[in-house]
Amino acid sequence: MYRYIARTVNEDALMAKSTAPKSSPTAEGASEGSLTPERRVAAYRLMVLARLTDERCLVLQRQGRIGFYVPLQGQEAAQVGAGLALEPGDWAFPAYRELGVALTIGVPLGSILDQLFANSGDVTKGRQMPNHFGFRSHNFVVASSPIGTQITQAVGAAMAAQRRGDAIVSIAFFGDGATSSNDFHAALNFAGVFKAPTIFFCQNNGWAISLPRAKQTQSPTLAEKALAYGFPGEVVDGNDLTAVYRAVRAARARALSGEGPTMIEAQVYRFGPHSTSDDPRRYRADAELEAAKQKDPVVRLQKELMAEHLLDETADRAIWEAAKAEVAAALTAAEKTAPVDPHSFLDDVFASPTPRLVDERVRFEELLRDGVVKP
Ligand SMILES: Cc1ncc(C[n+]2csc(CCOP(=O)(O)OP(=O)(O)O)c2C)c(N)n1
Repeated sequence: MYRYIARTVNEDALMAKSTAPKSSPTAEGASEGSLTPERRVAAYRLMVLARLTDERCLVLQRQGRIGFYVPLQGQEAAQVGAGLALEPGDWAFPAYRELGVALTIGVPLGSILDQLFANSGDVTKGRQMPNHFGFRSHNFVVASSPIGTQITQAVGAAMAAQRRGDAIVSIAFFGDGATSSNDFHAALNFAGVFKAPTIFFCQNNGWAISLPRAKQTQSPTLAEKALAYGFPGEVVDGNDLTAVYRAVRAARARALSGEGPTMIEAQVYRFGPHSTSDDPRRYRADAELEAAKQKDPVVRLQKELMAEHLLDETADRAIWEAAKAEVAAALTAAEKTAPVDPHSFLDDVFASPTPRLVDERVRFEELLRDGVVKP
């Protein structure tokens, strides 16, 4: 019997460095359940940081400096609003588009970029597909590419917490397309029956790659699917940070009081491509995108904060400049960090390697030595 080793050395370092519970906007004032003016400005900063990181990562992929990227533009308010409503100890089960959630719960931008570059700072040691980051230090589970699998996992984690008496919730992030997956239905059924403390957070961004929402289901809303499983489903304007925050806070309180799960359908629009592998101009009309951009969540919060005199043009410019500098500095650091040591790729699998792994390591060292495999 070989013992599986789940945690890597790099991850331990990040856990030791983690400041999330104390310094992220998640913790400060979260228990009062309202968004103070300071927290809304902090949320705006995070949304700007997410937007600028996103723009930069798309360019990096086109320049061949990273292999793959999944953008989030248009979904910043939904992600930051949901992230702000969580508490340290809660578990997030993302799909693959949740960079904004990760930043909000305190994952350092540099750690995300380390994963995109698969450098030696990457806590997953270059073994995950690019953009499939996860951080044990923050209970942010590695992204799931197979559609919907994270939804059942979130329910399992919530049921475990329930049995242990841990006062935490799990939250599953998924898109409109995932509501047609087997895992979605199995997860909602289990959660309903066992009153699992799970929040099902659907970002309905209008498209599942090239499949429009209208062809996904004939249900008038996605949220109402929860009703069939015996718990509430709610539609929120995903461009409205405060509405998202309030909905997730209420779902969290309900879950912790033992009443069970809630599904939230945050209605948003994906501004960019599905990922760096497709061209949305081939399947959707420019006019649809332009109409959605009129509801840009970053601009909306900017205008709200200005109208409430929580932000002026000078402060706004400073936020954008600071975020730009933060992205540039994190990027420079990530690119300067040495690549993952190729000799490490068979580490951590078993406490004592199997005979086959020993053979594979010998063969791999030969390939490296002969230059067939390049570090
Ligand atoms: C089981 C499975 N089927 C198909 C795919 C291919 N695929 C990747 S993303 C995607 C669309 C998902 O759309 P949605 O759930 O709406 O999320 P979004 O990408 O819009 O955030 C599909 C079909 C996959 N990854 N896994």
